[in-house]
Amino acid sequence: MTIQTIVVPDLGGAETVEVIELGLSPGDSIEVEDSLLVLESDKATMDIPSPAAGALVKYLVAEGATVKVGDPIAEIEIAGNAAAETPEVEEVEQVAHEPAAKVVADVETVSQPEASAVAAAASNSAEQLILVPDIGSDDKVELIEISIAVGDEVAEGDTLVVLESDKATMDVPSTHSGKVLKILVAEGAKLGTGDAVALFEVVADASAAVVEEAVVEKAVVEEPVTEKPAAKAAPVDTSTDAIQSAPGQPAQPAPVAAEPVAATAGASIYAGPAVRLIARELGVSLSEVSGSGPRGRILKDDVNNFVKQLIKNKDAPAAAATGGSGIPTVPAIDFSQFGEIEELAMSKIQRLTAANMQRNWLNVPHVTQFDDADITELEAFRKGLKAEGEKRGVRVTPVAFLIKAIAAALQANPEFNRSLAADGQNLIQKHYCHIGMAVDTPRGLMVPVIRDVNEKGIWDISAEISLLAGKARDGKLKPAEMQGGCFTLSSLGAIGGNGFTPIVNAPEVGILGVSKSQIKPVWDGAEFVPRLLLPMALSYDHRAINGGDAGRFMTHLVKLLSDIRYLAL
Ligand code: CAO
Repeated sequence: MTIQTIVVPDLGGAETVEVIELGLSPGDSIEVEDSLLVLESDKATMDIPSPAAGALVKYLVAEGATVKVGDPIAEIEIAGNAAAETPEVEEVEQVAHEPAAKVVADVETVSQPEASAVAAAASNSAEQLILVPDIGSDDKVELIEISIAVGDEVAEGDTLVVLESDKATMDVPSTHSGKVLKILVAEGAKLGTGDAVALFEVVADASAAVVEEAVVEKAVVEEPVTEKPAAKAAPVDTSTDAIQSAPGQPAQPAPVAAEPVAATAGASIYAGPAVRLIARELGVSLSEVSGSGPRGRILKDDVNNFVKQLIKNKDAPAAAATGGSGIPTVPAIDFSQFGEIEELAMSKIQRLTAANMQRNWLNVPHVTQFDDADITELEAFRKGLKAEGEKRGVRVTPVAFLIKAIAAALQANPEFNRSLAADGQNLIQKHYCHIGMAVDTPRGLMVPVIRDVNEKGIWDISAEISLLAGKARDGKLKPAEMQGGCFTLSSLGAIGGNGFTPIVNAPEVGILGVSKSQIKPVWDGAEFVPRLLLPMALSYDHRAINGGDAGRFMTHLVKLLSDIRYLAL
């Protein structure tokens, strides 16, 4: 038996995180990848998986503790000699002893922690590896443009390369000033936080700059075109703000569209993810805040001072009443004057959910259309599948048919499979068909995405619903499993209710809210007959969808669900 100490792995740029959940007890057995504990940063909640099967010996931290990369957090006992992989921080130390020149030669194959260590090792020499700073996500994104050439003199903050995810185009700024000796990437490569971009001959002590202080700049945001300089655009928080959602507002974990602050802020705002988060939480538009940091960077203190100033000025009704954002604020009330109260801290998930809700509610002009689908035959057919489902180990619920029908309706009504382009002048037509499904979990709402639904049958879709809903509830969804949705289904059918108006999960343009089916009398031309009716509400973004499009989509969906033979056509 081997005892292994588990340390905080690379946090993708976050300096410290809070321990929010210790889910096991000493002696509990664990499998590889089982969650040992949960950490929470400014941007995301992270399960720390066990690197090996074994048993928990003890935790080395308490809930609420603040930890950083490399801190020991737990001890596990591993069967046999199969010691788990060396923790990332140890890899960092090993690589740091290697000569910079050798490491540069290997740069295209080094991992993120290795590359970080290389940067540290090189920082005292005249040569400096320039790394991708924190882009707020673990995902690799495509390099679409190299903005520097060998021999260029580059200033700190100048754009090095441009990355493009399916959500945004990001300018990656240089973390150092210096001369470009070598470019280590090619267009089309996939890059992530910490990957090496170039080798610089640095100017004076510029190599001491702290890499993680840098933020990613995003060239394509939702600002008016006039505010958008070609290269040096606003740094934007691409954090995984949308991991969770709220009732009526499922969201993806990816940095969907920019938050309201970014959307209205203009292209000259320079602030990091944590500052943007605080601004969002406080309802502060960063465009109104002056930055006191280097190169005008907005610091947390600047936001706090801005709010303090607003409070001081509360006698000036116009400013205070709008919270500086043009939206009237709800007055603060001391509820204790009415009776006993308790103040409960909102979790990160709840706060992010609230921010997403507000963002989409304020940005998207919503219309909701209602209809009932007669699912009498569908339900009879579905119940008839029960025995075969048991044999296959698959549980088929109405949700599988809904997802299949939505995919067919999207194909027949491609207006719903679009997003507004960031420039507000174009529409992006998607030729893939990935459907998001809101899942109610103890941590909040998650929206895993079932991919290529149009190519899958009911058995496969049902199996994926169970798999993804299970992963969501166990906190095991990977970011990629929550990205790329074209349309979202929010089913409260198993819970109840006659109807609700879901909020569009931007940048998607449509969401279907489904309530509990009920038997109701329906006139068939001669008499009332009992039919099973499924209440549905389709919310859509009226900028991208017209009422006529929505009417056709809904009518088509009702037809498909009322007679599922059409799904086979
Ligand atoms: N009307 C009546 N019964 C329904 C129904 C409906 N519209 N939809 C599902 N049911 C039934 C199912 O048939 C199942 O019963 P049987 O086992 O007897 O067939 C039962 O309700 C439970 O279903 P389920 O919830 O286990 O599974 P599901 O496939 O219906 O749903 C999922 C999966 C992930 C959508 C669901 O578990 C969930 O989390 N829903 C909540 C989503 C949410 O919170 N949305 C609102 C916020 S976001 O806008």
